[in-house]
Amino acid sequence: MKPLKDKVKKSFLIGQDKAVDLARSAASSLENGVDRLLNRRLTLGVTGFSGSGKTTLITSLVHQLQHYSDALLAAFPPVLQDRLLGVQLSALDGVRRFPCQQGIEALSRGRWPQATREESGFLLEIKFRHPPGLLRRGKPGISRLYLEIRDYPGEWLLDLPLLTMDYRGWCAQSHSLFDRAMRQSIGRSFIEKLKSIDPLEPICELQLQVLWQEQLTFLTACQQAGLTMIQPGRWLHVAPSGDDSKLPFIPLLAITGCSEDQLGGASQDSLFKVCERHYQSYLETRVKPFYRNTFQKVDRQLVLVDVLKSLNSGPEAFDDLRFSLTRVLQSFDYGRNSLLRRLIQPRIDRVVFAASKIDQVLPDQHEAVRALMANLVQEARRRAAFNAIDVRCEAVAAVRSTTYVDYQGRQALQGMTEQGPGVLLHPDIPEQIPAMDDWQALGQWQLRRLMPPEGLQLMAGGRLPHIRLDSILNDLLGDRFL
Ligand SMILES: Nc1nc2c(ncn2[C@@H]2O[C@H](COP(=O)(O)OP(=O)(O)OP(=O)(O)O)[C@@H](O)[C@H]2O)c(=O)[nH]1
Ligand SMILES: [Mg+2]
Repeated sequence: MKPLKDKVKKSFLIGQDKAVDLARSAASSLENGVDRLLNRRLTLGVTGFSGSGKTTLITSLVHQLQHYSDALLAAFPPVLQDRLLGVQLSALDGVRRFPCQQGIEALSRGRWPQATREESGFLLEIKFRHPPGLLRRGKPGISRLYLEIRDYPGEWLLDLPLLTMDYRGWCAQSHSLFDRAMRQSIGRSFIEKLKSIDPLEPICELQLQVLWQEQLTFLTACQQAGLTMIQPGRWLHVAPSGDDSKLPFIPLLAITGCSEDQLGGASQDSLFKVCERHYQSYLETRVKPFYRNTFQKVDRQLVLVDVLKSLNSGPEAFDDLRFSLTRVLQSFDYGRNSLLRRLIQPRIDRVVFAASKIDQVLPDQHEAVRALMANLVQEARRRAAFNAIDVRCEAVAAVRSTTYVDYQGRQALQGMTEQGPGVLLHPDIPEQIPAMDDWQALGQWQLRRLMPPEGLQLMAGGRLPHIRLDSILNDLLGDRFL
């Protein structure tokens, strides 16, 4: 009898725990909803491909706000007007905590924060005094803004366009991408092999597994060569014998030569049908949850673009960046943030497009980099503006790693490269998408990876130099401090 009694008691307790959890989560959602309604809570979507500078920027942003009295934030009115009272970081329910402290430690040791391999996030509570003359509810004169931020591996972003494509569409897209010169020179024999496979032939699991592994090597080589449009993006960091290897798929390039009837009538164990099922399962288990958790709640978006790196990787890599940006930005729902919608389903109401790492060029070129980036995201800007969204274009360096010196009678940059201290020269940056002549001048340029400035004392709250991060803060949040 006793075991039964114990069982009943145990399930009662579990039920009780579940009820408490449910009540807690409902209360927390309600609180979030009310905060949203009162404009006190914002979800900021930091969007950018791998290496665009997301983690570094988030780390710098938190540090600047935590140590606002020493930071250079003149373009951010709450600091300029001495109205910021402090910030506090807390965890987000069910999300790994963003490794902010590790990032600060790394920068203090002259290293960059580590590349991101999993999703993380935090809630930043910003306490401030509002401008005199305004009466508000609650403690007089004092308000709070809650800012939710998540970080994730940039490669995952590349998978969002897959949500609008079926497997056949993806194969067709791969077919045209794989015919371009850079991909051909990286993996001609692999591409030829893919082209020669008959999609209707019965699957041989071993053959699919081998091709899948070859695909991983090809994707990594494409990334190393400076290409952006690499799908599935998650596979850039997948373990060859991990879970993803159980549901492999490859782009069957010969699909473009098959008729609707042929594909529709393909047997369930044909290569085409198996790959199609695995593709669908990848979307359901990997891409959709990521989109739902990370982007569906975004109110404001910062899109970071490493324009200089792509410019330095040549015309095809640059074109690839442009194509990827256009495709990924199509995934975002830019729409009006009405009062009711904000409670039920928030929408992006402000987007800031920013060229990152502009400390790699001289100040008289910053405007050109900004203009070039604005050109790159032209279609998304137009779409957002049409939907009455506030769109801004910026250029930023989250961690300024260069200073200026006179070098042979002209101004040049000076910074710590991986090979030691160096003087860095660069050509003029075109404001428009480069023409053939521009590419000739750009071809001579070797962009070298900089290290963070030496001697940062960030653990003790020291100043972290940046360029225009305060303008970005103002663009994104300024209106919430009025
Ligand atoms: N000069 C300079 N380099 C920067 C700056 N921010 C980032 N970098 C460089 O860009 C690299 C990538 O930055 P991350 O912040 O890790 O980029 P990410 O977008 O988080 O990349 P993933 O985690 O791979 O998605 C760093 O390791 C630095 O080499 C900056 O403000 N100035
Ligand atoms: Mg990162």
